Amino acid sequence: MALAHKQLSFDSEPWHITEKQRIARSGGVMAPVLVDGEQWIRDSWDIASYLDDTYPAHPLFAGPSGKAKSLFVNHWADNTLHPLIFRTVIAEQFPLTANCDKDYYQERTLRKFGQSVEEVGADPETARRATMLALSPLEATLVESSFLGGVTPDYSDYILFGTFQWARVVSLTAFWPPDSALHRWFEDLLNAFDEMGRAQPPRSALG
Ligand SMILES: N[C@@H](CCC(=O)N[C@@H](CS)C(=O)NCC(=O)O)C(=O)O
Repeated sequence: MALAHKQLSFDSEPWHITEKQRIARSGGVMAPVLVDGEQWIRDSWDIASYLDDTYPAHPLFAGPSGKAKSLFVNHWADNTLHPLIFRTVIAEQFPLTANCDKDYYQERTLRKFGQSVEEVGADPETARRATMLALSPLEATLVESSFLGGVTPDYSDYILFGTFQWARVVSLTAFWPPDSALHRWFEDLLNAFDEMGRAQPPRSALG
């Protein structure tokens, strides 16, 4: 979404979480990684910062104050929303995980949560309610503002869009009602950039 916002053309490559060697030049072990000529940049936040520094047209951040607020959204997504959404969707997601990644995924979950995938995903409904509660300030904001960026989206919208796009692709869970501002906002972002976000189909009831 950040690359599309900046009107930069790109190819994206799917990656298995166990393919660490393939991204070794980034200096890290996680996706996403941006490869721009000779530069390898890892971590979404650093990628967004690199893009705005290197290609100033169509800014992702509205100046230093806008960037600081986006950083808050980034930490809120990573520290609050991701663990709640993980607990909500992991029971549906894990069976979709490639066989070559399954053991590693279990290990990683144990390292992160101190529990197995099955234990972390044992009470999705409680986790879903906790997620909805955590989302209440976002809903209240989107009632009054089209996007967190104001009348058009900025990087803070894309951080959260990515979070819910993950949930949309792996899970049937509804995190908001159809008449909510969150629903309107998410649909607007799915429609953005010639419906780029819809290229990934939602999880279907058939699996
Ligand atoms: N804060 C990082 C998080 C990156 C992250 O958690 N990536 C996951 C996939 S979404 C990953 O590569 N996991 C592999 C692993 O944990 O070994 C970012 O936004 O880039």
